[in-house]
Amino acid sequence: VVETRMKELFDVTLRETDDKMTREELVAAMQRADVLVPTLTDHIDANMLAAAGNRLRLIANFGAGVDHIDVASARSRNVLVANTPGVVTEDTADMVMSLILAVTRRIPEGLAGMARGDWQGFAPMANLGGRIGGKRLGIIGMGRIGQAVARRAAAFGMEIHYHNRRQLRPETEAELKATFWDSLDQMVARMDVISVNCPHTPSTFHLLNARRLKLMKPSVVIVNTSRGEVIDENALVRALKAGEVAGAGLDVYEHGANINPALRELPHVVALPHMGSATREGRIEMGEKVILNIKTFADGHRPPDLVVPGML
Ligand code: 8YV
Repeated sequence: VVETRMKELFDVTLRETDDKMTREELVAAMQRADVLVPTLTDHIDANMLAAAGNRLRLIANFGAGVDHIDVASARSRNVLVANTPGVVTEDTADMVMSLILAVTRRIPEGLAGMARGDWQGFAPMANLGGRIGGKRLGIIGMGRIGQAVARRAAAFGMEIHYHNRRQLRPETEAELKATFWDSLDQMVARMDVISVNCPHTPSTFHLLNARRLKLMKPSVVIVNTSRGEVIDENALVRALKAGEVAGAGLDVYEHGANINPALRELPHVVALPHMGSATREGRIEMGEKVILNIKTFADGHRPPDLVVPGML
């Protein structure tokens, strides 16, 4: 759908396969195009932008997160960067709830037992998980996705807490019944479940490090659908093995697909292959946003989803 519409509007060169493009292939594409549409696996740094020459005018990212693009360097070369916020919000928030429930209610362990043929019938004390109703959820990053998570979790009876660069307006806080914590240390020490929903920036890199993991209750469950770099993955594995963290639901990893093997094996970890926004509907909406950004720019206006350095 999106490709057809793009081809109707623009002179499009599609990448040949779904494979990751090399640096050289990306630079070659940037040299030949006015607009580049990367995904999160296409890392675009200052050297590549310098090598791209002067033709490229817009990077219309297919996705909300732009941590794989050197936005400041693009800006200094007069290359605009746009993204696709909003359309990934609800699907990602649904995935946060799926991960919270999968870990706390031990769904993968139940499925694995069924697949092995272990089940002998109901037993009152078998497969006991934890109830999320009445528990405290700490949301790190209260942007659109964090707020969508808060709405869902409140409907499940969770108590909502959050840490953010800025405190929300009082009306929004009241609507979400959310309690603001200026101190991330103090918040994480008191939560039953923690959901990472902030972007990856230099100031959020390893926000959940060994020291903060130690502050948490040993019963805590950590969910990350944002970017792997926000959590020190090795420290998380150590904390899970040491029983300092009870469980984790992960959709993203510090080194992309090169995940710490323990995360595939530990019993209270649910590891998904970055599918938080992966709905058919969402992908079409993301494509439509990309098209709107390019079309608006081609018509001589500012793309609606322009990313400015330091914004995310
Ligand atoms: C996308 C994402 O699948 O929007 C984002 O930031 O992480 C995902 O929803 C990805 O960005 C595609 O490039």
